[in-house]
Amino acid sequence: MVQLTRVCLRKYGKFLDNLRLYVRGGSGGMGLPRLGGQGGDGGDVVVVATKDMTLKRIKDKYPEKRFVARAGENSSVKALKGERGKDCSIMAPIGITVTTDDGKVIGHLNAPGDRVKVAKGARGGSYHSLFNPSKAKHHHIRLDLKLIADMGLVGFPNAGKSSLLTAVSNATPQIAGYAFTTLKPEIGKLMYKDHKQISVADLPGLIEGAHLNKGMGHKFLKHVERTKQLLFVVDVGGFQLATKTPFRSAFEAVQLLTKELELYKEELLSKPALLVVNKMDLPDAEEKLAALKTQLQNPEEFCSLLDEDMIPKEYIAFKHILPVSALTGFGIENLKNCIRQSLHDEVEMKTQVVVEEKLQALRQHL
Ligand SMILES: Nc1nc2c(ncn2[C@@H]2O[C@H](COP(=O)(O)OP(=O)(O)O)[C@@H](O)[C@H]2O)c(=O)[nH]1
Ligand SMILES: [Mg+2]
Repeated sequence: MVQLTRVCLRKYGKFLDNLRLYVRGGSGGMGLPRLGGQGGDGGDVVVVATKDMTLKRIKDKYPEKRFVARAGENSSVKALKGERGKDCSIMAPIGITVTTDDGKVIGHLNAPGDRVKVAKGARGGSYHSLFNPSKAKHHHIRLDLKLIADMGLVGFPNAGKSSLLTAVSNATPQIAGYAFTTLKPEIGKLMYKDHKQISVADLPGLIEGAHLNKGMGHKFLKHVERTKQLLFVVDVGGFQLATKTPFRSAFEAVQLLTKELELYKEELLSKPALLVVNKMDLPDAEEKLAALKTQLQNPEEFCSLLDEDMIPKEYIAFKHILPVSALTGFGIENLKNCIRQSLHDEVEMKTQVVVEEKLQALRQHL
């Protein structure tokens, strides 16, 4: 039976690729003038690269986005040297650039366990400071996900991703009639008449079971994370990966791709997504496209043919469904325009969110 949750369409555009945080080092402890005692230093705030972390998880767990380290202990008769305050660790994803609010790079998180100190604890009071602790530093920092391209091509082998990249950009990827031709992300630049440039990444081939690390599995999915938006590519006629595997229609391909992304990291599906229906030069393409569109409007009905574990929890609401032929060039200009518009919309939306957040912060302080 199809569950209710499956019917709703995922709202796109909520994927977080940067996050602004307030950080403050711990205050210093008081010194003890009478006995020359020294207050403990405040703790530091550090960002630590952690596996399976996402910016969204930080935001969900700490909606206030405030990170303050603990204060150092005051000096006392029992403990003349006050204890140091505990550090505050922010668990962050791998592949992050940590910057100041105005974009100056503080450090990088490239591997699990990498640490970047973002706020230093204040010194405890001592003889030199007349036993008064110094003030803790506070500021805003940004965590920016390192991106490899604006758009990422998501599709099963032979859908025509490499051909499409050639058709829209200056890239010259390998094109062949067999699977796994793309082994590392190939980045193409889309050039527009007014010199605007947009980058598109053709990613290592995704196959069913990628979330289980089959084929290029996780490598592929990791790259998907590092693009702003997704460009799903399907062959209008469907596909068959090998003679032993079942034939899949274009509609099924869309759902399988969605499921693979969902099983790896559900948040990937909150990226804006466009659907490219390729090979429109083939016979019966128009009828098949019409069928695909109908199916995408009622996905729950048509998914009943798929195995239960291949049905995504939520269906993607594509911003555009774009019929093209990488071979003849049909629809390519329109595709380029839609890509540009979609990225532009996202910037607008994000600006709007920032403005609203700032307004909300102001209201709270009134
Ligand atoms: N008829 C037709 N064939 C295409 C089209 N785009 C790609 N192909 C063919 O499909 C096969 C796979 O293309 P490729 O770009 O390597 O797919 P990828 O595996 O997704 O990168 C190649 O034989 C291409 O020539 C198209 O628009 N129409
Ligand atoms: Mg390819």
